[in-house]
Amino acid sequence: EELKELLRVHGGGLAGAEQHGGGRQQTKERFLRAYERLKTELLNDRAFNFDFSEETRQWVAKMLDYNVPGGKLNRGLSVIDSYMLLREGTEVDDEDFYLACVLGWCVEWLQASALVLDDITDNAYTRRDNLCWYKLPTVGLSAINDGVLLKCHVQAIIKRYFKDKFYFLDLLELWSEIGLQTAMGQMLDLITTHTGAKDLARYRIQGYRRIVKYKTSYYSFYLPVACALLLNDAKLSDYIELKNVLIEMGVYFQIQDDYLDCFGDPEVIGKVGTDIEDYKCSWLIVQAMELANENEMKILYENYGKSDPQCVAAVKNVYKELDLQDIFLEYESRVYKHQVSTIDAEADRAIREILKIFLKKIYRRKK
Ligand code: DMA
Ligand code: MG
Ligand code: MG
Ligand code: MG
Repeated sequence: EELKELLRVHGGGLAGAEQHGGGRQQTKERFLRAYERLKTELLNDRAFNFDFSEETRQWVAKMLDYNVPGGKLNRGLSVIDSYMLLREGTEVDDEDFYLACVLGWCVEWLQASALVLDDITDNAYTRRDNLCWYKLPTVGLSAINDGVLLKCHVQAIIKRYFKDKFYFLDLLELWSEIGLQTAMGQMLDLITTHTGAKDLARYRIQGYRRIVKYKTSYYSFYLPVACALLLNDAKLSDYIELKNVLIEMGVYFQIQDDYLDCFGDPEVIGKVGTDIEDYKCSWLIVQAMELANENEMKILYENYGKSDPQCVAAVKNVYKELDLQDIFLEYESRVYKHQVSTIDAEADRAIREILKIFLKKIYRRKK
């Protein structure tokens, strides 16, 4: 109840962004129209300089439609929401709005690239209520190249739209830095899995935090806001504190992802979890390693990282015995309160609103 009240009081931020966009739904529709335009341009424009046959064009169109637009679009829309809040009080013309949409889609494109590849390395089966792209019989491991292609598209789109802006170099630097951090995060995630397979006790919270900061926080939370700041002519070096708050929120977001992997409803999250089977350094196993007694520890060692459904069930059973569901809820409340007070201490009103919208979108999310 207390938290509901907090949420009510601090949830007011969204209204501000909506006034400018003319309503949530309308913002989303405009954003989706921008996708169609970007796709058409990528496939047809001479500026992108590719000699397509009709057949290749259709293949790329299919690959894009399958992988780019079908998610929650939170990251992409965050660029627009953040930009609108930064511009509060000034008229945002169609051109400016469209440029925010373009960078929003670049974030979604990068996400698509990361997910296509992540599903291969994680041996996943479903994504966004569909089979993973690489699981389609006509795709298979050519999905690796599609993942690379999606990331190349980002560079091409940025060059096409921002080449003449004075912040072009900053934008390129931002995107290459975030690309590097995300790939390093994914690498840490993957090599950590090997060390865990040797000994689960090596899964500790410090290592966990490092992985998720790099693999998730930078591109999901910092990148959208940094894009909005650059669009608004800001200097990123003036916003280090903001960056830190967003990174923390990203860690919270990935902890939710780990929780939902095990305890979420696959119908709702649109994917079937694989963290236990994959030996992942998930937040849940890190907690379990701290709390388990000798017997539970033995069960974890014997069953974690195996694809046999009975082994998975045994691990989940230990998680339940350890009350990890309640521990997660407590963690969420704690982190929420902490974030709210950090946000309230922010001097800049627009920045406070941006952070509140983010927090509101993810707090107690079920998907
Ligand atoms: C996601 O980690 C990170 C990136 C960069 C895609 P994850 O494997 O837990 O994501 P998901 O649960 O969506 O497969
Ligand atoms: Mg992964
Ligand atoms: Mg994954
Ligand atoms: Mg996950």
